[in-house]
Amino acid sequence: MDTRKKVERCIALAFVSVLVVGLFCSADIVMFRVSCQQLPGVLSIEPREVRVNVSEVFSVNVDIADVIEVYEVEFRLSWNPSVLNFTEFEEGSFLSNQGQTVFLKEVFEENGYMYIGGTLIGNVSRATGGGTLVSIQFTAFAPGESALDISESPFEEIDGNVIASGVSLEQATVHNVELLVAASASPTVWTVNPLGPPTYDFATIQGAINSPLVFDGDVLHVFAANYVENVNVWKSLTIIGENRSTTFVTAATARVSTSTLSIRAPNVKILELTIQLGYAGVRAFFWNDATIKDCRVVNNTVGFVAWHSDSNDVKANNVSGNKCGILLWRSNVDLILGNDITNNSAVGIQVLHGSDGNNIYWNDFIQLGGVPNALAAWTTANTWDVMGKGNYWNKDVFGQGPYMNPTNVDNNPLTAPWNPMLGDVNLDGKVNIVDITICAMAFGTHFSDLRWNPQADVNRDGLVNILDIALAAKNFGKTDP
Ligand SMILES: [Ca+2]
Ligand SMILES: [Ca+2]
Ligand SMILES: [Ca+2]
Repeated sequence: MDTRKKVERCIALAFVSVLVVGLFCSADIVMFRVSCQQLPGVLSIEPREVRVNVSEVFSVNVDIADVIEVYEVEFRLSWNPSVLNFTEFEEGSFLSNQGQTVFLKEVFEENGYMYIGGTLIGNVSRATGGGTLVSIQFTAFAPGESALDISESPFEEIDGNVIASGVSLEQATVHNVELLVAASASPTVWTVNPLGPPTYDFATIQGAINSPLVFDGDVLHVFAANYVENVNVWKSLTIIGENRSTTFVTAATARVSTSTLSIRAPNVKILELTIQLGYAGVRAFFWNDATIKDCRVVNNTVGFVAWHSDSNDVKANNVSGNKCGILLWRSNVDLILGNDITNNSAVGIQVLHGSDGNNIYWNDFIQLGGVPNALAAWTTANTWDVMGKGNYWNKDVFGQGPYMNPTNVDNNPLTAPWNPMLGDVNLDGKVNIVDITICAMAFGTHFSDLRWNPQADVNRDGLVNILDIALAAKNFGKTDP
């Protein structure tokens, strides 16, 4: 039995329940007594008894015990949402004692549960024994009682559709359903600029997303500025920055557990932004078909995370200065194409268990010193080269690219960094009528126009005009050698 299976079986055996009982001591003060029932298992909640007043913040630890060679752990924790609010979580030392880690959470506050996943990153020895996995802080906001339940490792047992419908339900509960069904027929372009109305439609990106006037399919044009906000993209929008060198989305709290930009709808498109200083730069959890293109995803803990998220296109981005550049976790058929994945401190890309059929090619992997360019779980099978071209690797280290393991091999590593030919607008390695058509459709536009498409601006001067068509035409008919 492989280690992963061992761990999963251990976690599946674990069932923990902590009961929080509210006692009415007087008319004004409400006390909580926590009692605990615990069955044998590897995950447990400590302490087993807690007494809190209303409004009090308290923490519990989720401990792990008696495990062998753990690399990644996922579980679901639930509570009574009419009594407790999730406040924050902190990773414990169990995994981090081994080296660098990534911890992700997805919280469903209205329904009172969250998923937590923690994994080691890079070439480190696995964790054996026991310790604290995470510490989780709640606020008791009303008298009552709550069980804290860790359910068995959910992702192997529950059909993907069940999880997906849970996500949809949460989305409908949090956001006004009436607004979602009243989507307008044709997309509208909205402008975002810190100056706000009346010159511009919105002062913040989140303000635009949340507006009842903005519908699925609409486009946000984000003017050059530094937007300090954690953006939650819960509608199917296209968000285009004026220029990635001048348009920044900066996490409101640096590298704390929130993402700079969370994708929470299908078909989200993000172009020409610098996305920085979050825990995750861009993160998708159970949402598919996003496009992240021509962005700088820099100085986050994890640059781009697909966690149970399929068919995302991550193209032509600069992914650098993160701990982990790109993380694929139980995510399939994602396309990682033409990115510069450089100077990340723990690993360039890490492909974890349950991530298959991903296409990862024409990227430049340039990591410093002993930092691996790419690590892939041997249980996965992914494609690292097409059309006789793989990725550029600044070092040739067995197990870290181009030869990761028998089912993750770049058969055609490039001998020099790859950049698209001028005019290869759609990044398919050819300049042909498709590219010219994309330019022509945006002809005569600039940033504020409905038809603006930054990809059509071949010379990146903020206008699509005859110069761009001429540049593309120069390479017409050429195929990347
Ligand atoms: Ca490149
Ligand atoms: Ca092309
Ligand atoms: Ca131009």
